[in-house]
Amino acid sequence: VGNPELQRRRRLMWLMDQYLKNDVLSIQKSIVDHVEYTIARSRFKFDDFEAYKATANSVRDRLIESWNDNQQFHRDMDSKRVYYLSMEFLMGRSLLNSIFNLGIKEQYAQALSELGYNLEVVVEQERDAALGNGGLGRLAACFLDSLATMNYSAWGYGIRYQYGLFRQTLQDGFQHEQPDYWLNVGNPWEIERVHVTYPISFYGKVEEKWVEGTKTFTWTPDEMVEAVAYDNPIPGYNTGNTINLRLWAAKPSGEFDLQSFNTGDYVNAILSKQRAETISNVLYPDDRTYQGKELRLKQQYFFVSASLQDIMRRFKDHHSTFDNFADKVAVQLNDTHPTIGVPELMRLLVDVEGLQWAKAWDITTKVFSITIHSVVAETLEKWSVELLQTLLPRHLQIIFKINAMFLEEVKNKIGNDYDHLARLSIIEEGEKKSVKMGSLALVASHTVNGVSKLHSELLKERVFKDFYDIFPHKFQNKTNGVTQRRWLAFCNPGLRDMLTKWLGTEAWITNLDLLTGLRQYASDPILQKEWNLVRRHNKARLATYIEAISGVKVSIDAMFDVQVKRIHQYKRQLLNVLSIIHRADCIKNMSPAEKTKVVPRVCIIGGKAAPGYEIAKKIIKLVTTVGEKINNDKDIGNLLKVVFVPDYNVSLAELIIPASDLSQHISTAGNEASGTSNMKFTMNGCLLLATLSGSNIEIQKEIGDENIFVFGAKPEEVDRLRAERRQFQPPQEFHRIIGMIRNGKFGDTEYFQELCQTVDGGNDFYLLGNDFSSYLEAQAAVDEAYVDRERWTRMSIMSTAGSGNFSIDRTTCEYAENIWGIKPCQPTS
Ligand code: 9GP
Repeated sequence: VGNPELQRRRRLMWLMDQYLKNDVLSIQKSIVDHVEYTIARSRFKFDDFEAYKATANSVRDRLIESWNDNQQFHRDMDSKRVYYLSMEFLMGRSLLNSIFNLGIKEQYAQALSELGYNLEVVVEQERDAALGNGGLGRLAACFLDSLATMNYSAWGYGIRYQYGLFRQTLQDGFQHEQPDYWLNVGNPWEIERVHVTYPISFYGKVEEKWVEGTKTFTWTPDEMVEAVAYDNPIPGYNTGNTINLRLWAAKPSGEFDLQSFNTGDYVNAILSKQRAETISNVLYPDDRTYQGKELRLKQQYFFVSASLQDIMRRFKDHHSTFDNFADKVAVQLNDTHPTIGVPELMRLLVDVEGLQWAKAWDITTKVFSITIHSVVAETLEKWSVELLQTLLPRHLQIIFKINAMFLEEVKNKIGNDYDHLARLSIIEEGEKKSVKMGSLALVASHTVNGVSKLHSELLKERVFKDFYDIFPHKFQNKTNGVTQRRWLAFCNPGLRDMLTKWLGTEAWITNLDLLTGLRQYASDPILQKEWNLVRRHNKARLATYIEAISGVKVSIDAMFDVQVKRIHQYKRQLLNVLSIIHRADCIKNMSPAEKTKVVPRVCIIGGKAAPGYEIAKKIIKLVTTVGEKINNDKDIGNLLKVVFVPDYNVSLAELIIPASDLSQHISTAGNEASGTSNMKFTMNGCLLLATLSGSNIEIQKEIGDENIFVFGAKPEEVDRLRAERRQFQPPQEFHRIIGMIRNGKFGDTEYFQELCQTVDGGNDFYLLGNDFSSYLEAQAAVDEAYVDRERWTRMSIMSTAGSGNFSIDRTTCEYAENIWGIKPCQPTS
């Protein structure tokens, strides 16, 4: 009784039982308390934004409870954990996602409503966390949701960029980029861990010394920064499992510049320290090409080094040797960006922990696996030897040694075939030597995977053919998926309720295969009626938004035909615009009687062009100019409207996807690694107009040929067609439309010349001319299907019903079982 320590522990145990309650009154109390004590406003007077902040803080409190329990549980279990390393996490907003996953959305809606606030309005106050460019970053975010929902032990690691992806505005139809300083309004979701910091070193020199018969290496850096941890709790759906996304921010190092201070150069020393922060300042807005920018390599090394030091520190809390490191740790490299982690882990194990090289290499090769997201070898990263020598001299030595040992090993298999060895070498020789990061990752990883069946085959047959020949066992396919929590259940509440009603269960939210149960009702007139009601409601919401941002009034009876994604030549938004011009031209030449047969369409295009990607920006300008002309043409009227939606992001996707009738995924065959928005559209009952690219092929197989509009060249024909493109004669209409643009029909003749040249015979690398006729035929088939409402609705239901395979939960299970070797586990109580 008299033992104070015992009393303290009892008190803590008792307090632990006092979890926050989720009844409406308790929620209201926690919101209002945050208004007073966190936001420091009066509970009698706070606006929608303050209501959002207080609400977010009250949700965060609840997340922290389960986050703490979860961390404790896995610490006690010492379970194997996967660490997902990614330069990008495109999270979007958190509030609705969190309360939905925690199962307390209704209580929050009521709590706010009784306080005089509307949840829908409050939710809109949140800024998107846009720490990613597109598919790769959004996939990473979907993984986190799934890992948490399925009770895996997992953490994400990335960078806490001050500036997320730029915000896109239109000025006179041209894209303008505005900085996205998303943190200047505060981020209630993150927890700053001022004491979780690691030193990150750059530049300097390496000294070699012999110590007791062993060569040792001492790296004396010239620059050092601190990586500071910011934790973002990620809740699973309907489970107490809340996992962690740890993002690193760069801060000046505490001690490193002591010398400058001592020598009296006080102001300069402070200024140079501040430069440290630039490392985590800005997200690179280009996800396909890699400029050889020192800053980007610095960013990569910065977050990877901090993450590995953190992982090792956690491991060492429980283990005195590294013998079973690989039994407890799996590290997934999201594309080649974190590959510098390979030499970094070797450096930490050998130089810092004192392991023998062979032992360290054995561990390293059991820990790493990599996902490749590109289709062509040329887009894989290469860093010049010169840059690495300057920035990370010790890592370059390690890479050279890895390469030498690897080439020695393969020589035993393939002999002295020097051409072959040069292709396999991690180092690209030439005037400027460089390090091929993809090859380095492949040599070190136990598994490499592509992101759709076709893509994984292309990796084996082309991109990494030489590696596949010697390491066939390393190659796997893991077709991407998306989380049905965000991309169906909460972005489309009408459809969610209907699915639950018709399937008789909401278990589909964690087992999407159950959607096949809808197939039997696809022709049921009652379901069809309800289905269309929900769709019309969603379309009305989008129509209101379109009118608000563009002033264009659109009818919800028209087909909403959508293409939203990053603007890129290979994604062929230009093909879409050309067919829009063609459609407008046809309508203008029709008699009134013919016009009555036209299916009215609203063509919605959205997406950002990388700031330095001139051709992509010209495509945006063309869309806006064509839209301007068509939308004001009295001969066309409501039969065709064209809208460019600026600043396409996760939140806009949540509005657009449930409201789309047709969605276009029309990259040149084989040129899209996978695509993931196609899966989101399909889940939401939108029909696809698609080429044989990436996961379109698998979607077609799952939902049936009769429920999708496929056109264009086959993947295996693309090489030949490209080789013959100089001789190819595109159809008349194609020439005519290009001629219209060239001749100034859409103004600015000069400005569009370069864009037109990209599809001139010899230049038409993405085969727009080749595919144009079959594209128009597919478009005609779409019109024909749309007028048959019963048929279209059945196709729409069959799309949703067949989308189960594209749940990220399926993907996650495959990674967990076949790559990471982890199992779900959660506390039983
Ligand atoms: O272009 C691919 C896209 O097809 C894929 O769906 C996505 C996720 O796997 O990754 C994209 N790749 C990148 O963003 C960078 O290579």
